[in-house]
Amino acid sequence: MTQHSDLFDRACKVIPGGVNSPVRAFRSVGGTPPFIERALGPRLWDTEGHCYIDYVGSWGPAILGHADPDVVAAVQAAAARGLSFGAPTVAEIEMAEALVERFPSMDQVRLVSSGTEATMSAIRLARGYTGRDRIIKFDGCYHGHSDSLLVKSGSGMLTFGNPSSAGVPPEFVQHTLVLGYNDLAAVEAAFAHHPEDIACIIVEPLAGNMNFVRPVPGFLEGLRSLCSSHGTVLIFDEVMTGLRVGPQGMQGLSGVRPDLTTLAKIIGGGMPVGAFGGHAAIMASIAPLGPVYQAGTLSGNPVAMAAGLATLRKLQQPGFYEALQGQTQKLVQGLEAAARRHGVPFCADSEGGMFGLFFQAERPRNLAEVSAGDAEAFKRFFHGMLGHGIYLAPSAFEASFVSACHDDEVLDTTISAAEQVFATL
Ligand code: KE4
Repeated sequence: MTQHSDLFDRACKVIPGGVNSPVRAFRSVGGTPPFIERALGPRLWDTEGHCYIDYVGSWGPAILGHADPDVVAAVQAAAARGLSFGAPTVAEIEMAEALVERFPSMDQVRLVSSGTEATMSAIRLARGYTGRDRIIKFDGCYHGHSDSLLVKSGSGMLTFGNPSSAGVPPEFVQHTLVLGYNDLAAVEAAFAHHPEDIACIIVEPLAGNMNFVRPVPGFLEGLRSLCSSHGTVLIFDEVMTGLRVGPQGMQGLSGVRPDLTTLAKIIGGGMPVGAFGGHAAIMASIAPLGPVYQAGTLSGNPVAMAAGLATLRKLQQPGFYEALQGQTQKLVQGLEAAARRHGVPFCADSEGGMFGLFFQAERPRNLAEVSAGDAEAFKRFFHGMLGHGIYLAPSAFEASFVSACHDDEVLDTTISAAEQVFATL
C-alpha cells in the first residue's frame, strides 16, 4: 500500500501540479487526491485500499460502469491485431456510420482524439466555411483548451474577449465574444452590432462545466433562429451531453438541430476519441476535400474505435436510457430529501445520466448564480462524502455522472452517507 501523499509528492517532482489535467489536483476542494489503482462497475479502489462509489466516471465516458467486460474484450481483441496503422480501417467507417445514425444533424463526421481537438477543428471549419473570423461563446461554458476559447468576457458586454490563460496573445481572442449563458437578448444585440461577420456560436446545449445549468425555454431555439437569419454556424458542443443525456444528446431532447456537433467522452468508451460533424456542405470544406486543414496521427485509432463501438452497441439496449434517467433522478431526489431533513440549503438537478448539486435554494441559470452558491459547504460536503467512500466531482463547477451499474444498493449507500454528512454541515 502506498500513501497518496507519498505518491503525490513523487508525482509533483515530474508532473506539473502532480496531475495531467488540473481539476484532478483537488485544488478547488483542498486536500490530496487519491491515486486510483483499479475500477469495476460503479466503484474505484485507490492505492491505500479504499473503495469509492464513483460519480465522476472519468468525467463522463464511463456510462456503462468501469471495465465493462464487453468493452474490455473488444479492446483486447483490437489491440492483438495491432495498435495503430495510420491508414483507413473499417472500424472508422463503422464509428462514423454509428454517429451519423444517432445524430440526424450529422451528414458526415471527422474523428479526432479529444474534445478539445473536436471543438478547435469545428471552429476552424466554421470560420473557413463562412469566411468570417468572429465567434460567440458563453460564460461558464468550457469547450477545451484551444487558444481562441481560453477567453473571459471583455470589459463591456459587446467588447471582444481578453485571454483567461497566460500564453494566449490578445490577438488570439480578439475575435471571441463572451456572452451570458441563457441571455438571448445579449446574443440579439451582438448580431445587431455584427450582423454578417460572426462565423459561429459554440454552446453547451446543457452546461456541464459550471456544474449543471439548463438552457431556459427558448434559448436554444433563439440561437438557432439567429444563426439561420445571419448565416452563422450553430455548433452544439455535446462532448459531455452527447449520449449522456439521451440517445441523441441534447439536440434530441430539445429538437433544435445545430449545423455542427462536437462529441467525445462516451463515444470513446474511455479511450481517446473526439468527433465533429454536421451538414455535408460544411464538412466539404475540411481537408482533403476543402481548404480547412485538420489532421491527427491517432485519429480513428482502431483500439479506440473498438472501445467506442462496443460502448455504443450496449447503449442501444432497450430501456437503457429510461433506467439511467430513473436511477439518476432517484439519486438527486434522495439527496434533496436528506438535505431538507437537516435544514441544509441545497438543490439538485439531472438529465439522463448527469446531475448537479448546489448548496443554494434555487437551481442556477448562469455562472453568476452558480458562483453565488455556498462553496465552503460544497467543500465540506465533498470531503465528508469522500470519507464515507463516495467520490463526487472535486469542484462546485462540475457536473457528476451515474453509470448503468449504479443500482439501488449503490444509490441507497450514497443517500445514507449524504444523510450523515448533511447532519454535520
Ligand atoms: P477534452 O479535450 O478534455 O477531451 O474535452 C474538452 C471538453 C470540451 N467540451 C466540453 C463540453 C467538455 O466538458 C470538455 C471537457 N470536460 C472536462 C470536465 N468538465 C474534462 C475534465 C478535465 O478537464 O480533466
